[in-house]
Amino acid sequence: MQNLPWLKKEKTKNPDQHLLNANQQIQTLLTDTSVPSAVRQELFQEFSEMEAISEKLQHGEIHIAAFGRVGTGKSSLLNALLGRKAFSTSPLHGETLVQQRSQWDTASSDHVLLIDTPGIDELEGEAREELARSIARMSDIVLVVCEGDLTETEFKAVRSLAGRNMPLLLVLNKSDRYNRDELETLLGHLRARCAGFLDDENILAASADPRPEQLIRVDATGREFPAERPRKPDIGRLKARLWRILEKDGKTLAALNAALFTSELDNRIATKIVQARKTIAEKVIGNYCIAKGVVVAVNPIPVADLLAAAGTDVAMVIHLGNIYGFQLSKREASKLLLTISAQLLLLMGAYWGVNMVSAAMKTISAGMSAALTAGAQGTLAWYATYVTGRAAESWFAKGKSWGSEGPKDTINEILGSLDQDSILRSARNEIMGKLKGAV
Ligand SMILES: Nc1nc2c(ncn2[C@@H]2O[C@H](COP(=O)(O)OP(=O)(O)OP(=O)(O)O)[C@@H](O)[C@H]2O)c(=O)[nH]1
Ligand SMILES: [Mg+2]
Repeated sequence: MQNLPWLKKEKTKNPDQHLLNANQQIQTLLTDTSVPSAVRQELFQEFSEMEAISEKLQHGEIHIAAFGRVGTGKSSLLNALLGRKAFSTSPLHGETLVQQRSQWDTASSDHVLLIDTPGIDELEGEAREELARSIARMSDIVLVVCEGDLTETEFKAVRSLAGRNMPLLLVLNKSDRYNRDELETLLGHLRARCAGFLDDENILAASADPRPEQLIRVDATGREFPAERPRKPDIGRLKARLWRILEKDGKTLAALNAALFTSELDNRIATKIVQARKTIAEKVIGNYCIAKGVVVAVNPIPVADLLAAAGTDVAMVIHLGNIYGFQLSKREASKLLLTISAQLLLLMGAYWGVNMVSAAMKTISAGMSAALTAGAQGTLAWYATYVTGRAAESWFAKGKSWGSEGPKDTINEILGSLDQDSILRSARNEIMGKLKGAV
């Protein structure tokens, strides 16, 4: 199978072991208590899918999904495989509107479920991709059903599904509409278009619900009249191919697909956790900034002491540590703050007095009142706390380390990334707002 070049090696192992491993992996992720509830909520759909996959693995189920444009005969094809009309079909487009499933009693002892899906035509770009992704996640084998040459939409869907590590069969249905030569030409054309991502043996013709054969009958008097002879579905090649895949790879495929999905989800969860931590940390830093700014505004201290006062931001550092999953002692927090404030002093010493104070006081005109001076002081305290918080956050994000950059470059980078003017302005407004509110 061209999609799984390394599967041969794996197959020699016990397939049940694969299932067990995949299921354990899923259970670990489902019960991982370090995943914040906000992240769980955001990934609700994925977690539900994962529970469904876990159930599926426990019951040893294999899922085969039909996928394709509306009216290509997806439901008819699954009915033909089942040998009964489990799914409703219609010449009108858009008959199947929701996913449906039915058990296929095959010779194999596995529980094979056939999944019918709505046509992809109605969906645009990202929605179609999402349906394809979700079907790929939940299915072990995909049948893309077409009825002629592939449209651009179909071609893209086939290519993207073939990129996933599961068997994919492209089924040219309604083959009764073509004569032998036409059919061979069409199959050759499809194979040429899909060369590179689909093996020839996985592109095959079928006829799920062939139209009756049109005949001319001649009666006893020699009179000719038109007649019809019903035709049986022609799905022999498809069935044979499916059975071969199921026999050889059935259980391994289910486990493999589950394992792939789990690791993909694992990555997505990790990204979400990083995002969630950043958002929460930003809020926490903001809260400490305003608290500190107000305190300093109420009790003005010399500018030079503002940085030293950062050494009291122990609570903020411990709080940030918690967000990143670290329990910090007061001692550790103070040590970190000492490193940060020393760097801040060095880095900002040069332009702290000149740029910052003038920027903070820019709006303060003649007749400077005590309240305004206090506001400027508070604003600077706010700014120092903000930079300190961001620096500490960066240290936690790198697993309690400054990484290769070291503290100086890290803090320098933070300072460089900030729009100083707008931060000072909003800090000042917030502090003055609070002060006014308190009066
Ligand atoms: N000639 C011919 N017609 C077929 C064949 N298979 C299905 N059809 C017809 O194609 C029409 C659509 O079939 P469905 O099975 O409902 O197609 P579908 O892809 O499930 O359609 P949606 O659910 O609407 O997306 C029906 O009228 C079927 O009888 C076939 O092999 N040959
Ligand atoms: Mg249908």
